[in-house]
Order: sequence, then C-alpha cells, then structure tokens
Amino acid sequence: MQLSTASQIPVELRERFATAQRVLVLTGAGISAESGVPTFRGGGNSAVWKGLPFDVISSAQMVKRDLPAVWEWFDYRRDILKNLAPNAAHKAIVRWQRQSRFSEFTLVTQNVDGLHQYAGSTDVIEMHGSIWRARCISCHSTFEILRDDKRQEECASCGEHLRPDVVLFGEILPTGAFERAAEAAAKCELCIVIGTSALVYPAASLPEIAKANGAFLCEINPERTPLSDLCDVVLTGKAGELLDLIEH
Ligand code: BJW
Repeated sequence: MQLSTASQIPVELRERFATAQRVLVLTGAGISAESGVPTFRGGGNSAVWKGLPFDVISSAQMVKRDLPAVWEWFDYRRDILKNLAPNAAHKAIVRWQRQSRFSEFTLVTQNVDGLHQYAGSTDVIEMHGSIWRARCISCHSTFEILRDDKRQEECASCGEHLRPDVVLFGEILPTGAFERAAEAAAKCELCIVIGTSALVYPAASLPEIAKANGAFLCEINPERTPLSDLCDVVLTGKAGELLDLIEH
C-alpha cells in the first residue's frame, strides 16, 4: 500500500510517536536516494564500479591489493555528493531531534555521505565511517576532506598512505559505535528503520535488539526486507514522502 496522507499512517504508530520518550532511528542508503545518492542494493540491482561489484571494491582486501582503485571509487562518489543536498527525510529527522519531544533521541546511520550532518543532525552515530574523512594506514590519524579541496595524498603526521575512513566489508566498526548504538537500541521504546536493506551486520542487529527488548518497530522502505516480518508497522514507500506524515 502506498501512503500519501497523514490519515493513512497507522494510528498506533502516530500514538507511539506522540508518546515515546526514547527513540532510535536507524538509516541506510535509501534515505539519501531522493537526494540523488545511488543505493548499494534495491530494485533488484547491485552497485558496480568499473566491472567490480561494490562489495569487492569496498573491501578490506581491496585496500591491501589496490588502494588507488579504492580511492578512485571514493573520489568518484565524493564528486557526485558535493553537488547534492539533504532531502525532506533528512530534514524531518533534524526536526525530531531539535523539538526535544523525546527525552532520548539517537540517530544511527550506516551512510557515509554526511547528509544527516549537512541537514543539521548532531551526535550522529556513523557505523560505517565517513566519505569526508581520510585515515592513515599506519598511525590512524584522521583528516577531514573538504568539499571543494583536493584531498591529501599522505599522512601529515607520519607521511604514510591515507585510505578512506570508512568501514569496508571484513573490517571492524569504529570503536564504541556499535556499543553506543546497541545500548540505545536496548533502551528505546520506538525504533524507526529507514531505507536499509537490513542485510549488513552488525547494523542489521540493532532493530532485532530493539524488538527483543520490547520496542515498537517501524520500517520505512519501498521494498520488503528481511526485517519486515519482525516489524509492528511497515510503511511501504519513500522516506522523503512518509516521514513528514508520521509527526502530524
Ligand atoms: C528507500 C528509498 C527511499 C530506496 N526511501 N528507502 C553476521 C551475519 C552475516 C554476515 C556478517 C555478520 N557479521 C558480520 C558479517 C559480515 C559482513 C556482513 O554483514 N555481510 C553480509 C552482507 C552478509 N559485515 C561486515 O563485514 C562488517 N564488519 C564486521 O562485522 O566486523 C566484524 C568482523 C570482521 C571480520 C569478520 C567477521 C566479523 C562491516 C560492514 C561494513 C559495510 N560497509 C559498506 C560499505 C561502506 C563503504 C562504502 O560506502 O563503500 O556499507 S557495505 C554497504 O552496505 C554500505 C552500507 O552502509 C551497507 C548497508 O547498506 P544499506 O544502507 O542497507 O543500503 P542498500 O543499498 O543495501 O539498501 C537500500 C535500501 O533503501 C533498499 O532496501 C531500498 O529498497 C531502499 N530505498 N529508495 C526509503 N526513497
């Protein structure tokens, strides 16, 4: 069912949204789709870069084998991103955080695009890092990559190679990111999962943790995911159209 008016949002979700104190929002690539950011999966397709599936080019092995190719893939994506802006869904989440209607509001994203922060969200838990940072492969110093500047090639601290500060397949998450997110998931009363295929772990375990601890679980996605059957409410449609409707 495609929902287009506030009255079509299930009453129970509206009530939960109006009364919950502790809320966790988990986002994935789909929330940025309406800004023009390509997703990794969805619509039966999987992203490919110069003939390489994204899970090959975005992998720990590829950093060891061909770091310049990895940079080329991330430079290409940053180049697209620098001309894109947050959409209505990113902005709705900023409002939810700023209105202070919830005593605890946690935003966890798997996205590396920085669009939540660009929209105005703060304290975002970035589970998979950021495309706007580089990290030294030796001393692990991190460096911001500014929108219009050429990125540094070498570490300013030790001179070693830099790599994108993102979490590739087979790599561990930034220290504390999963722990903070899992703690918020275990405590939340309402968990809203937006635009993720819910295939990649450990991020996909957060809604499972929330549900196991009694949270009301809502998914927003045009397609069904492995999480859909666990949810109390599934809103089938685009995040940019649906998020505004929940709060009214
Ligand atoms: C819309 C929309 C609109 C469209 N509105 N919606 C347990 C079980 C099985 C496997 C594992 C496990 N634990 C660990 C693993 C291995 C692996 C994993 O999960 N593999 C599975 C895929 C099988 N996980 C890892 O390797 C993780 N590391 C780890 O666990 O470390 C410990 C460890 C180390 C070594 C061995 C074992 C354990 C790290 C995962 C890192 C993921 N990195 C990536 C790439 C980041 C860099 C880059 O940008 O290139 O992160 S992969 C890619 O997938 C990216 C995303 O963040 C992530 C999730 O994707 P997401 O966000 O869900 O996007 P899509 O494209 O999949 O879906 C988009 C959705 O939007 C679709 O559903 C659309 O319908 C929807 N949509 N338009 C709303 N308008």
